[in-house]
Amino acid sequence: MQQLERRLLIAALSVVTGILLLPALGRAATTFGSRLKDQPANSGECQKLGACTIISFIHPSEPNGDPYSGGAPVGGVITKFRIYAFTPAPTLVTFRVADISRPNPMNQTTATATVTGTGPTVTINPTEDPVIHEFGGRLPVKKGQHLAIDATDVQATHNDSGDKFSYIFTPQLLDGAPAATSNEPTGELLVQGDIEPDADNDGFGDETQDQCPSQATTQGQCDKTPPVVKGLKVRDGTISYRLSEASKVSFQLAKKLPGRRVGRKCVAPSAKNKGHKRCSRFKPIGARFKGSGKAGPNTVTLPNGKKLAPGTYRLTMTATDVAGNKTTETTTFKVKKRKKK
Ligand SMILES: [Ca+2]
Ligand SMILES: [Ca+2]
Ligand SMILES: [Ca+2]
Repeated sequence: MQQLERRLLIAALSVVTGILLLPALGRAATTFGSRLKDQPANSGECQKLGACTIISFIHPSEPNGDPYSGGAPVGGVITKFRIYAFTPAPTLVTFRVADISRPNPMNQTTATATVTGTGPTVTINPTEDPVIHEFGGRLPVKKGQHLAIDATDVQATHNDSGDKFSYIFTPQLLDGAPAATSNEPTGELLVQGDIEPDADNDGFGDETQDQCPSQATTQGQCDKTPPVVKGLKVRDGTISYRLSEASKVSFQLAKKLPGRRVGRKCVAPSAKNKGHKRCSRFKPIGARFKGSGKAGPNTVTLPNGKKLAPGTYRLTMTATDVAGNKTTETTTFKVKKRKKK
């Protein structure tokens, strides 16, 4: 009995912990396209016409089934595709997105379209009755774009008293090809997609595909580590340094000059501040110069580095990794007077 009570307590605690650990999802995926409510009832238009592209333009929408032609309500990345389909034999279907419109809104028979992207190609296997198949994918979509498929003999449209909701393009359209015209309307294309936001525009959905939605350079953990610069030095007009990771680098040279302390600043000597305390200051010379550094050892020629007047110099280096993390490092070096020959 005691053991049972303990088990119950542990079970209760894990439920509570489970609730507490639920991630606070600010935004959820947006489902768009067909509601997948009506069964596929067309006998596979592409079968009659050969390989074709079917682009959805209108589908009934919630809650009353009103026709909707607005396409994707938001932009992002489609990470899941669903198709309500029937096929007598295994057949290939490719999910796509397209821009589509009716050049003459009064003429429902004609539409023009451009396919903008191609997602996964999947196999639809035969089933006794039509079923909803779900597939993962990764296809960027812009607000207002529509779902499409390439197919041959799949049944995935629903015709309700001659609806002109989708358009058949033969032959299949190529990504980005000039707008094509179709005079082959058909019923509702039974395809649906889930759009995840893509805040950093890296083409990976920010909820399930991208662990760092703030950095386009990674889909793994965010890079919060600044580059490490080691061994920065200048010798005979050449800068050398080691980098922990590839970075953009920039350099600024400055020369040590005598000055006079005025308040907190060390300024150029003048008649006015003659009596002030002596100090040293660094004055930038030459322009800041930029380049890129690879992980590991690097060398760069210091512009005019071999013609520097004798004195003490300071080189300031800034390294910025692809994620924008910055490190600043300085080195001081001396140029001796050249011996007269
Ligand atoms: Ca992303
Ligand atoms: Ca990312
Ligand atoms: Ca880094």
